[in-house]
Amino acid sequence: MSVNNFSPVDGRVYPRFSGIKTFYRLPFLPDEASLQAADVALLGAPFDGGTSYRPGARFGPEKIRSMSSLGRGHHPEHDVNIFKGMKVGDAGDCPVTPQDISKTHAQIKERVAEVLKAGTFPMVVGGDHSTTIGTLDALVAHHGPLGIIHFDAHTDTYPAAWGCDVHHGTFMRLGKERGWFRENAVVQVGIRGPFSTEQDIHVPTQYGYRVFTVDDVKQQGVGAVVQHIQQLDDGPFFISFDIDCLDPSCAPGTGTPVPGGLSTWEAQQILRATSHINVVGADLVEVSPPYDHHDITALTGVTVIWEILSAVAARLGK
Ligand SMILES: [Mn+2]
Repeated sequence: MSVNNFSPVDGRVYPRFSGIKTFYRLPFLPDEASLQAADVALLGAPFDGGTSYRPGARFGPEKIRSMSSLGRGHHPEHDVNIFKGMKVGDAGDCPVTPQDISKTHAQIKERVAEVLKAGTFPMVVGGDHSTTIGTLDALVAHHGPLGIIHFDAHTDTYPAAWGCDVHHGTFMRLGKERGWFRENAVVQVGIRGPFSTEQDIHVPTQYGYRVFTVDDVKQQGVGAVVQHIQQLDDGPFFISFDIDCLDPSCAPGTGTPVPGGLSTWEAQQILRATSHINVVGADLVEVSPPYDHHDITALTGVTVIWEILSAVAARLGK
């Protein structure tokens, strides 16, 4: 089957509370031919076996699909419409194994690799932040070492926990150990305390990562981060957006909330700067609907995805 019409279902014909829930009411991409026809594939990674505190991110893709009924395409600042300039579809969920983290990462890697092989941009919706390991593994195999813009309250450079080397706070350490990132092309935004040890805040800097703490953003303004992103190199970049970079007042439904975070607006301003870099894939993780209030976190996730894809469209002149 090939999909010819990549438009969302028309909300003025079928009201937004009606219909089958795909991301942004877009067509489902059921096979390789439809993946090849698309420019962007949204796909879920419904796994939370890497969480250390609150579970529930396995329900992220399902709830974000539901809330994305409210999503619309036009971005007034970039002056693009992601659903008109690009062919975007819903490729369904990656297969996952609830009891097996490494098997799940291999499954996510395989599915993302299929999207990349089709020449399509993967936008993965988690899931906890360990799912990024599978996604990045596929992207690095395809593109070589990546730059990364990593939004998070946490550095995710943490050591093993309970004897497990891999959990949802480790992908930025594993990426360093595995040579996944380009020098001078790693940016972390939204980092803040409290930390378990005095060393935690220093690890990313020792790795060569550029860290913008929440204090940096609030005191220097979003412009400092925007300017830094605009001056990054021309190589391929990944965006990993952990919703807990935001203050819990903006995103309460997440695995490990940390008060004192970015506002949604600040994150949006910074995301807009990514239209200046060559983003080849992205994910949004750690939305945990069971801990959400009135779906505010899921709706914020819908907005974050739209910002990321709008910046991609703006860069491509779509
Ligand atoms: Mn994280």
